[in-house]
Amino acid sequence: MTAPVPSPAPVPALPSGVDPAWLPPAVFRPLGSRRTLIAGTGPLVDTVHGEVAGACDRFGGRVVRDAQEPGAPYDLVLELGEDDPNELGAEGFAVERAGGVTRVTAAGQRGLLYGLFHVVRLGEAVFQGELAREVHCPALSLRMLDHWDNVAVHPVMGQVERGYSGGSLFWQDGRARGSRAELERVRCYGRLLAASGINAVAVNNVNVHETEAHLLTARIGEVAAIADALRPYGIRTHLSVSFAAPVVLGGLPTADPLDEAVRDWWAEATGRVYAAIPDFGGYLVKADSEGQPGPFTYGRSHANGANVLAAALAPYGGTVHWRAFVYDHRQDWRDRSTDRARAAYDHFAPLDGEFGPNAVLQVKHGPIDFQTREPVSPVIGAMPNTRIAVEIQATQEYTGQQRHVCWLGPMWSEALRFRPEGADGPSVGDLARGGGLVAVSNTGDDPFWTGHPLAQANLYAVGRLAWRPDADPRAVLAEWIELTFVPEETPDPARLRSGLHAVLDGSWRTYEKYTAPLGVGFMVQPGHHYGPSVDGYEYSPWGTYHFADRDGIGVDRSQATGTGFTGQYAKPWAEVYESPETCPDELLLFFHHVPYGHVLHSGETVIQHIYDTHFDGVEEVEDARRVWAGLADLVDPARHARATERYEEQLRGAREWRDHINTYFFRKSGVPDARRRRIH
Ligand code: GCV
Repeated sequence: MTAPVPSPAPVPALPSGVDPAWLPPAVFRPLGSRRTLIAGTGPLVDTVHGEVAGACDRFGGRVVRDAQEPGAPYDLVLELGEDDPNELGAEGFAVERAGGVTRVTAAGQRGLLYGLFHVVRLGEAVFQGELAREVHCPALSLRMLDHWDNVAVHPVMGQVERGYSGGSLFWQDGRARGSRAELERVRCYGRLLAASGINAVAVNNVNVHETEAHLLTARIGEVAAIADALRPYGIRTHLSVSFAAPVVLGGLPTADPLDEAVRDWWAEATGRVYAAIPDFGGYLVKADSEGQPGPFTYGRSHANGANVLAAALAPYGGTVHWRAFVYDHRQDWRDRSTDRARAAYDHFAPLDGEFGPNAVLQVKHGPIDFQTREPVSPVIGAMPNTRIAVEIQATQEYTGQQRHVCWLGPMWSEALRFRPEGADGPSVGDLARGGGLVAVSNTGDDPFWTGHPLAQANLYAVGRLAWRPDADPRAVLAEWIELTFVPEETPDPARLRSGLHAVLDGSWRTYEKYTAPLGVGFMVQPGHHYGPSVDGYEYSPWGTYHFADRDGIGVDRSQATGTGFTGQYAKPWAEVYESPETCPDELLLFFHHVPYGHVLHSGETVIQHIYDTHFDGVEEVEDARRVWAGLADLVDPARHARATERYEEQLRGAREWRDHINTYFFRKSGVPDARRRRIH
């Protein structure tokens, strides 16, 4: 008897009015108009089958599963079962083309899925000429999005903490979204993420409030429903949990990680999680950070804390992601010796080698908090015996909140290519191999997914840079443009491409120009962090100061005269950052307090640089707005209208930033603008 031929898993239907992002139907035309053979079994092979079948229905091609018609001619073969599984691993694939047949082979089902999306990305090109065998494997095995989504609407932070894309895709008003349409949207989300290379999602906020805490136990079924929706696209579900769960949920008198009852509680609770979600990814923990409970309460280290959860997850292959974002958020602003930038290294570097094998230390890419410009966190290079995940922020908390265009690929790429031990040492991307790349998600239930349609590029880049941290961000952007805007379907593809590059390529630097100068950071409105307030955090307990006075500005973090933070770096960076003479201009005020007349490497004084960049930044936004307006005939009208509206706000905001910053520093320094422009 022959085994029944497996059926394709249907492609989730995009709800009406929701933007297809980088998977518009047209990108499936080359695939969908050909003959494809799919070989292999398993649920993700069914997903691949469904994708090809859906494309063929639309574009007239044919798909056959497991050679029902031996000898039939195929243009594309997608097959599971590579001879050498070690070469490709669970997620890699090989692609080649000979004799008119393109062949994608994979050893694991996820590999086949990624191979399929590779074919989609390449379009016609993958069906032309000959192609010698190429192997594609992800550099990082964990490519993750963290959702800071609350289950219940938080009185201050709302449904999504630092969310600028509407409500949560997973939760609404205290419950999991569970209608057919809502879960279909989650499936569509998983599909988009898989097509960019993401393979893990944490579904709730790292600030675990009371309602959210129960997801771990009584409400695990709600998490399981989300996991079911994401699984067909190879995405594992992770959960943020409270370190105090044994007390809050288990009724124990303590959450001390060395207490046996606490260990047992975590082991039991975790067993129940895996009973509900057999492929559960693991826990994400923010401990002893901004008011969240943690091991310090019991005089224990963060390694003690992480290891108790790691031990509970180990039998099931799960991982604990333990965040290194630990600092004193109640510091005295009068005390200039306390330096928030130092905190993560001071707490964690001494613990190197003490974390369990399935514990990952998740480190923000900069030492403070996702500012527009920060150096790379010294923790990343200082813990060779610890699995490190690098955390970036796609949600634009400090970079314009998805009202301003700010393409972050170049910023992330700079961080990932940075070499903490200098040119001969490993890059940050290399160091993240043990733990992965994790981005705070910028998505929500907004019809464009990301509020600003152009912010989709950031979401796309997370997956692509996690797959290849050394990828050229401009190439990633070009890829996103080709998929999302399908230029060959427009009357003027060259104008469309160059216009999109013009508004996006330099947008991070433009944003940097009109906001806080030279790496000093913050200067934002307290609380919501949108718009300028130069002294907004200056006399607060948050450790984010600029120390501007009539003579100068910046934070002295040198070893010679400052907080000693530069000493947390290895050479050459410890020396490069130590002196204003060698410190890169863009980080000068992060590392040094200098007079306004200090001359930068650019040849400009600090004060004149502030004036110039703020005027230039606004002009660049005016130019970008003009270029975008000129693309109206080439871009989908709804997308164009949404971004047009946001450009108005960006320009208003950029002018406001310019005038606040320039006026503030003119009044402080008394130095007039050398170019005699109007400063208020
Ligand atoms: C989820 C910053 C943000 C907080 C966020 C925190 C974190 O402080 O403003 O909203 O909390 O980072 O990364 O934990």
